[in-house]
Order: sequence, then structure tokens, then C-alpha cells
Amino acid sequence: MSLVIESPLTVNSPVSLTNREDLCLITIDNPPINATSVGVRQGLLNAISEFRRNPKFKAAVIVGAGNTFIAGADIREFGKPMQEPTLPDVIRAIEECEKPIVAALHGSALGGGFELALSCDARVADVKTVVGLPEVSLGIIPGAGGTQLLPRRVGLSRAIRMICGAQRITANDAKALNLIDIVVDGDFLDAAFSFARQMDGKKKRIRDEIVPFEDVSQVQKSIEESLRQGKRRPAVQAAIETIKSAAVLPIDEGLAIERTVFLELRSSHEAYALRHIFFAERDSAKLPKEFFAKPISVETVCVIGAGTMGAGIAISALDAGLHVILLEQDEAALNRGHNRVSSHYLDRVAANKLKPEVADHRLSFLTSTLDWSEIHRADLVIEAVFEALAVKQEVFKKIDQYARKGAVLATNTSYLDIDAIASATSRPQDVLGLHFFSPANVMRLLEVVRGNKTRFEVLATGMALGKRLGKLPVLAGNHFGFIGNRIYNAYRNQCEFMLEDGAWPEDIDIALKEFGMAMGPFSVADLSGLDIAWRMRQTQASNRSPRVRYVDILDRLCEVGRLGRKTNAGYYNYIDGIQQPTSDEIVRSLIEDSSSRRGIKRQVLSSQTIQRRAMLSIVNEAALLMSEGVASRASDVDVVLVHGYGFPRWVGGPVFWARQQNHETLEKEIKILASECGEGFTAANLDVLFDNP
Ligand code: 3H9
Repeated sequence: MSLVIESPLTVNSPVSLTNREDLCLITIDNPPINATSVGVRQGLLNAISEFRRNPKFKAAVIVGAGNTFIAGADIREFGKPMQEPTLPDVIRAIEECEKPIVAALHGSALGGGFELALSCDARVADVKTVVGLPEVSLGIIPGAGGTQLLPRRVGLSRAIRMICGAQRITANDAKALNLIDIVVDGDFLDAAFSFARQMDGKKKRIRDEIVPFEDVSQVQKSIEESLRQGKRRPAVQAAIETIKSAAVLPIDEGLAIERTVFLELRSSHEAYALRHIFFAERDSAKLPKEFFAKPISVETVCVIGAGTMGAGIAISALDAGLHVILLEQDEAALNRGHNRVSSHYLDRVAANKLKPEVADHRLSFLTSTLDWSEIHRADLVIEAVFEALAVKQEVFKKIDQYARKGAVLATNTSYLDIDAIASATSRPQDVLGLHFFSPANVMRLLEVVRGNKTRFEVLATGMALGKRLGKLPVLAGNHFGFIGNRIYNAYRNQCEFMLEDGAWPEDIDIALKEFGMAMGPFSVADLSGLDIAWRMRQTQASNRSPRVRYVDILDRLCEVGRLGRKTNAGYYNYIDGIQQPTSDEIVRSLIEDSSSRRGIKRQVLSSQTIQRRAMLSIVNEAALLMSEGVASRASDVDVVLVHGYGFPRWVGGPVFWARQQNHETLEKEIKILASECGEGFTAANLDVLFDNP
């Protein structure tokens, strides 16, 4: 029986203390994630002190209320002055307590939450619990003992991989690593009480253990791998050094180093940028108030077109437990599409990433068909056919005939006009854009595009579906290229201007990779195929003003059959699939010819100039589309660029970057750039980026 005892804890404290016979239950109730905010820290100290003081308690269990243990420190506090007591104070109190304390884990035990659990004398976890120390993904290192306690249980090389890779692991995996004592599929709290009682008053502190011996070469391998994967970011480097100290220093010295490094990184620019993008990702998934509506329930999705994109969307939906109807126009295309989906699951099983029965279960939700009347069963239809307006309109006419009334009709276009597509139906209010990025089952970004007539319920359904698929849905207005492709277009144009002005493709690619972009723009163009952009440019040719600066290098490359990687030649040559470091003579002479036709005297552009011009063009386009209402929050632009276009996460996104610059200087530079780039580059008013959330 559990009853609330006369508690000495402050009224309204997020931490409460109850008892179960001679055991004490300390409950943290700080929704949504039971973060270790200052009230929780103080409440825990009070509770531990009461537990120690009260002789009737033999052991204690710490649990989180709601659906999770503690998912970490409250990172909203990180931008503010530190408030006492600190989490290390709480952890010291747990470790110094003479009586055993057991952590009962469920949901997430992450960051400071997992550190707190590791400081307890035992850990009992619900089978669905996820644990880990993901601090590095926020530009910091664990700051409450994680770098010292984890290696004492799992060894240096594993601890380095786990912390530097911000890995989140299952309870069973954690048990296999001796990080959790018991995993329970059932009443984990009950199991935690039994375990606490069995401890018979004995302490079992990880801090008293030593780091297990390991071969130096093993550790070195893990360090090199982590540095490479973590792009040598400061937090990764600092984590490695701090973890290593666990093997050679007494724990209190290691903890002191950890704390100093944690505090330094906590106020670093990079950590600030990463916190910004963390919250931007969560905000982008929320529809602005003015569009708020209840989503329509979706259980069955029909994907039309079983190419790479359609198959990726189908996999993503199957993974989310939805029923999928995959529709194609002929048997051969359907078989190819079906095989794409089924071989994805077979490969996952072969790689030991999925249990065969789970793969079978997911595939049992897939119907592949040539029969259009099957659409009738779908709550939501997604078209993923060839990117041409006429083709899509034809498909939507047919969808209109077969889809049931009220079903949501989505197009996966990446730049076409949603309203023009919707006009092919008798129900434009039910049509929206769901722009998936390729590969659709991997990439998290999803632009949810609002047509002129799209009902709010339909929009809400698009956002809710995105969340259900584990994506990052971002609302976008229906303008050419939406948010991402529109900005990318402006960025690529600027890079092409720089080619004409004097840089070679590799100068630009190298400079932008140095800035942190995952790939340079010309390597990206070669990878995706130059003909895609070529085709898009042809569709725009009739509307292009002759006064707009238009660089035709890409068109001319395509005309001579250089379509990128697929033809082993684009901006670069490819030998055995490997990109050559410099562009070749044909490309250079095309570029020089372009410069001379425009009367430009080519000049060397420094990396700094290249980076600055690229950033100014991105920021300028972001401001333009914000003022046109294409994006509803400035931070949405950051989410789109980071998740869809390889923009460095640790820079926080282009809007965050802009906000770190001097507003006036930025505007002046943009005006100068606009005057140099001519018509087609409109200098924006940047206020919209600085004044908007
Ligand atoms: C740390 O612990 C440092 C220590 O080593 C050192 C201490 C000294 N703080 O993601 P969701 C909010 S660093 C504040 O949508 P889900 C989030 O903004 C931390 N707020 O839910 C959202 O608010 P809103 C290490 C946070 O179910 C709401 O919670 N820990 C934090 O999809 C729901 O979030 C991590 O890095 C936070 N730490 O996923 C874990 N976390 O509703 C980070 C979340 O107003 N968190 N919020 O938009 C996560 O991975 C996921 O949130 C989690 C839940 C898996 C927990």
C-alpha cells in the first residue's frame, strides 16, 4: 500500500515523497520530460535528505511521473546564469547517502537523467526505456558525471563511441552492457521495489569501480572513428579527452575536469546554435494558431507512383504502422516498386537491423495494385509521379474520380504550383503539397505546402502525418520552390555568378565545405544530375526577363552530354565513380567563355568572399520569402536548410547565422551584392528575420 507521508518537501514542489511499507518512493513530476530544472534539483535534495533522516526507510526508489523518467537537464536554463543546487550536488547526495537508492526507468533516461540513474545503486527499467548521453548533439559534454561513470561500466572505447555519437540505446542493450540491472516487461516500479528490498541495505556505487582495462589500439580506433563521425567538433574533442581522464585520474579529479569543460561549452556559440535548432525543430512541427484545426484520422495511405520517391514514401508509412496501397500504371513498374519496398525490408533483416517477423508484419500492410478503384480505401492519397505539371494534373483528374469524399489529396511536387495541380480536381480544398526529400524513408524533412484553397483540417492532417512518420514537418506557402528549393535556387545562382566572376567549381565547393555545408553545390549538382535543373530551367525560360543575370554554364554542360555523375562527367570528371579534385579543361573553357560573353574580367575569389556571398544570398532569399509569407516562422527556414540541404547544424541555420551578424552591415553588404548581381537579385529588408521568432 502506498500512502503520502507527512512530507517535509515544499508545497508545489515537482518532487514528492511517499512510502511503500519500509521503502521510500521519490517521484519527479515536471512535465513534459521531467527535466532536472532548478525546482526538481532542490526537490530531489530535500527528498534525499528526508530519506536519509527517516530511520523507517530502508531503501529508496526514484521514478518519473507520466510517461518518462528524466530526459535530461532543462536546456532552456542553459542560456541563463546557473542556479544552485546543481545536478552534481544532487548526484553527490545520492552517492553519499548511506542507504541504497534504485532508479526505476521508463520512457527516456537521457543526459542528466541517465547520469542521475548511473549515480544510483541500481537501475531497473521498463523494456521500452531508451537511455543515453546525447549532450554532444547539443554542443556540450555530460556535466553531471557521465564521462566518469559510463566508462567505469562499459570501458573507454565504448563510452567514447556512445557519448561522441550521442547514442540512444534500448534497455536490453543497456542491460547487456551492465548499465541496467533488470529489464521488465510489466510493472517496472514493482520490480524496482523488489530489487531495492533485495539490496538489503547495501550500496553499489559505480564511482567506486575502476575503468576496465582495454588495449590502447582499441581505444585509439574508437577515438579516430568518433572524431571523423563527429566532424572534430569541439564538444566531440572535449568529450574524448574528458572520458580518457576517467582511466587515469581519481574520480573526483575527473569530475572536476568534466564540470569545467561542461560549463565552458555550455556558454559556447556552438551550443547556443544547437539549442536554437533543437527548439526550432520542435516549433516547426506546430501549425501557427491562425491555421489551427483538428487533423483527419489517417490509417490507409495510397501512394501513386512506385519509383524511388514513391517507394521511399511507402516504406516510411509502413514503418509508422499505416496501411499502404502502392499504385502504378503498368505491371513492370509496379513489380519494380514492390521489389524496392520488399528488398528494403529484406536488407534490413539481413543487416540484423530488423527482426524477420517485424519485416513480415510491415509488409503485410502493403497492397500493390494497378487498380485505381483501390484509391477509394485511402484516407490520404500521395502522388509521386514524374515532375511535370501536365502529368500531375492528369493523375489528379483520375484521383478525383476514385478518391472518397473528404480524403486528403497530396502531391509530392518539389516546385510546381499546388493550385494548378489542385485545379485538375473538383475539390481543391482537399489538396496540399507533401514535399518529401529523397530518400523519403531516411530524410526527416517534409514541407507541407498550403494551396490557395487548402482546408485547415487538410493542413493539420499533413502536419500530423509528418509527425507520425517521424518527420520534421514544416509549413510552406505555395510559391515556386516553396522554402527549401527556393532558397537553394538563390544560393546556387549566386554560386554560378561566382563561377562567372572568377572562381572554379572546386574553389566554391571547397570554401562552402569549409563553412560546414555537407557538400559543395557543384558536387551536389553532379550527384543529383544536371538535367533535373536543366529541365526546370527550360520550364521557366519563357517567363525569364532578358535583363536577369542568367548563367547558362549548366545548360551548356548538359548540351554536351555532361549530366553529372551518371555520365561520369558534369562539373567534374568521375573515374571509377570517384570525383576528380579539379574541374577539367572543357568545363573551364565553358566557364571562361561565359565570363567573356558577359564582359567580366575574371578575378580570384577568396574562400571568405565565397562563403560570405553564398550566405548573403541565402539570408536575402529567406527574408524575401518570409515577407511574402512563404515561411511562417523565421526559424522554420533554419530547420529546412539544416535538414534538407546539408547546412551545418552547429551554425544553427542561416537565420540564426544572420542574427549573429550586425543587422546594418548585413543589409549594406546585401545591397552591394544586389547591385553587382543585377536584376533578379532583389535586396530584401532583413527586419523580418530579426523580428520574427
Ligand atoms: C543534459 O542533460 C546535460 C547534463 O549532462 C548536465 C547537467 C548538469 N529541456 O521532443 P518533444 C521539450 S542536456 C527543455 O517534442 P518527444 C520540447 O521542447 C539534455 N525542454 O517530445 C517540447 O516542448 P514543447 C540531454 C525540453 O516525445 C517537449 O519537451 N537530453 C527538453 O518527441 C516535448 O519534446 C536530451 O538531449 C530539454 N532537455 O521526445 C534529450 N527536451 O512541447 C532531448 C525536450 O513546448 N529531448 N523538451 O515544444 C529529446 O530527445 C526528446 O524531447 C524526448 C521526447 C525523446 C525526450
